[in-house]
Amino acid sequence: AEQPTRADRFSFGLWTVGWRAQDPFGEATRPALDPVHAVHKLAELGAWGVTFHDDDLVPFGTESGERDKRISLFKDALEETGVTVPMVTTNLFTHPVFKDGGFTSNDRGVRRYALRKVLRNLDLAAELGAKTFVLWGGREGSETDAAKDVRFALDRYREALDTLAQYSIDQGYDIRFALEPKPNEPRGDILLPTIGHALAFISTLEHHELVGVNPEVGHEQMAGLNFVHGISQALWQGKLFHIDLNGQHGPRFDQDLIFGHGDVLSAFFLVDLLENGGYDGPRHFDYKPLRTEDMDGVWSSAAANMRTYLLLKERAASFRADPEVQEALAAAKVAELGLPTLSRGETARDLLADRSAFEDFDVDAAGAQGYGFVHLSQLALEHLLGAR
Ligand code: 3MF
Ligand code: MG
Ligand code: MG
Ligand code: MG
Repeated sequence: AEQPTRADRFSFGLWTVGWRAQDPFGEATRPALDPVHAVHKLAELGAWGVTFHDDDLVPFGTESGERDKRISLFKDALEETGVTVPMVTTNLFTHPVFKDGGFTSNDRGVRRYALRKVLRNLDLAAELGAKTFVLWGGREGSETDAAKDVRFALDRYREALDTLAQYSIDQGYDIRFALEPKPNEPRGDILLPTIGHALAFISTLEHHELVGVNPEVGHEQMAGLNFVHGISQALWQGKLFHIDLNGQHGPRFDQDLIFGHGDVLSAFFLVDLLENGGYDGPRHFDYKPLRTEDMDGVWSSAAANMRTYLLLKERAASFRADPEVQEALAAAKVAELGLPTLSRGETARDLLADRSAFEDFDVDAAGAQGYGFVHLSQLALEHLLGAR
């Protein structure tokens, strides 16, 4: 059961296994990875999909003949292995031209260039059959509030999204867009820093139905937020188009650890939610193999992501199947929250007339009851630890 298959829909970014481990204080510790080799290795390990930023597949500035060649070699690898491209994303953060952002740079010429770059990449995404186009605005932000008019920036962000969505519709593409929130890094403050900010922004878009979110575990945890709650709300609003799974130890730099190697209890509840909450998209890993690892370590870390997910899935199923858990869930009234507070057709006036709801309601008894949440939580932990 811990052996991944295509049916598990695990996918990896080329930039994950391909990360050469350069950081602000140190040089790369690993050689460059050929995308074609990456596709073959991922297929061998049981992955179903591969994703990439435009510049992961074809380095920035490559002339178009060479670009075509690289894309065609990549397509051959996909065909040979049966690996799919469920998602494509864009790099509007590495080149110095984007140092003040892409869609929201103060410089209008940079904004027009950014849009052109993304439109070209969107054509490639459609050509490869991708269903989701992710936008992570790592440079859309600022370090000083003197330098960025955030209201103008949001106007320009919306203009970019409206333009991309309209183009996609006009071209007849079957693609949806997913915004990836992150609170900071590399900018001091990034626009649309959390799932909640992104959802609120999306509701203002012209083609809001085509735009959802691609939340990343570590990004919400960097903001000190509960990822499971964020994912729950995204699902509830029908906006969980894609997900970046990884691990993080609370608010600090973006660690991109292997899934489960950060807050494992949260990972357990996340898998339980994804498996039972109506999400049928890719299980996409956006992690970085530790800088200490050689290429063997890279591939074993890729396998570790999938194995951890499957182990957590198995643990979540055993939690759900345990009669004692069922009893504890009932005692905790977890399902009772699904009952509407008012009866069918009941109005506020009817409620006012219901003495049992207020005048005769025993607030002391209700206040004295125990919910048994600790017992339930301990049962979850014991299933996670394999003690039950
Ligand atoms: C940065 C990220 C990005 C995005 C990617 C789309 C470099 O913290 O998470 O990866 O995930 O642009 O998935
Ligand atoms: Mg991250
Ligand atoms: Mg990510
Ligand atoms: Mg990331």
